[in-house]
Amino acid sequence: MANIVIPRGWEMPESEATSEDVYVNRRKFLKAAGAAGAAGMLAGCGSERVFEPFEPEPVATDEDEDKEEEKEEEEEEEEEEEEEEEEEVKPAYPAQTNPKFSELDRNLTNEEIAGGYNNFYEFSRGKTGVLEKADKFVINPWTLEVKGLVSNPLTLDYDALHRRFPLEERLYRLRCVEAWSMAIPWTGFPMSALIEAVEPQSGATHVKFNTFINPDQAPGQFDNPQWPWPYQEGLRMDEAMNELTFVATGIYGHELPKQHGAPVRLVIPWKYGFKSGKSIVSIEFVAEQPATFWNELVPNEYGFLANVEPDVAHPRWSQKTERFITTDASKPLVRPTLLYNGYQEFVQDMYG
Ligand SMILES: Nc1nc2c(c(=O)[nH]1)N[C@H]1C(S)=C(S)[C@@H](COP(=O)(O)O)O[C@H]1N2
Ligand SMILES: [Mo]
Repeated sequence: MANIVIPRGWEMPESEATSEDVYVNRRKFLKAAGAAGAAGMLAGCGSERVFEPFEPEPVATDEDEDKEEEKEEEEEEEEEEEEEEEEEVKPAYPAQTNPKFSELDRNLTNEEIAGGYNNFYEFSRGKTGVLEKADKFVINPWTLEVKGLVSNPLTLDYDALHRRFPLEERLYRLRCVEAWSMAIPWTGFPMSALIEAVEPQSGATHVKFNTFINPDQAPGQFDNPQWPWPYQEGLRMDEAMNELTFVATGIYGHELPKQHGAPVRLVIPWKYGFKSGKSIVSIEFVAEQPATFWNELVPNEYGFLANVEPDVAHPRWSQKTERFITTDASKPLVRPTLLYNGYQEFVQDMYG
């Protein structure tokens, strides 16, 4: 079964995927990534209220009344403390929309449609199969390591991902290299905030993002061990620092569901969607351009920059127009592709 391939859009021919080179590379990757998988137990949390057994009130004396007052004061203080604690753990979602990214030239894609039409090859080659196949994927506990050529390496656990940096919402266009597109409200924080926190060293020229490896939970990895897992992507340092580059932990006003790359993914809206790696376990600052998953599989079709450019055709199809998906994935609206997906004012200076 795993050898029967129906090419879908941008998929590479199976012959390329099984070449000796790729297989050898994959072994290297697997070794390097070690136990980076996300399996584990659910974190125990939440407080239980304890009810004291009822005791009848004794008759009060003066001394008792003094004690009573003291007790009341103590109780008030405790209540205040409790209130403060409650404030600290107020829900992280929904976050405020950044006014700069609160409007688009099109309606948002319907949430159910976006959540049922996904590219996530760790789970499925078919876009409609991801939702169900990602069901058993364990996303809590999770660890995101930020490391490499930095002065302050950082490890973020599941809670820290949602709380360490102030969250904001941004409405972005999403353009897949397969020529379909959506409009999505993401929640997260700018990549630049993370970069400032870790203080990259002068030798860092690129940033590399790795997704998990866990074939037990990801049928796409189990069925296709010859692909160069983990899914790896990268950016130049200036691209990573660009104000558009976003670390998303939420979507449509709540935490990311699994099919969208929970608990943390990248969103790079002026580039084709495959640059925006999902379910990231490490972000590494490096001194050279990193290898990337799709570029390794099909180098002549998927480059490193992968900026949205209507006049640069994919070897197998034109990129002049796109199929914008709003309320029905089978009835997309045809629109002209925008240079840099409409974000030229933010990015054109980077590409002379
Ligand atoms: N780890 C991982 N990240 C990935 C992919 C993938 O297969 N694996 N697909 C990419 C592609 S091609 C696209 S278009 C977007 C789709 O994101 P969405 O399903 O949340 O809309 O995720 C990108 N990130
Ligand atoms: Mo894509």
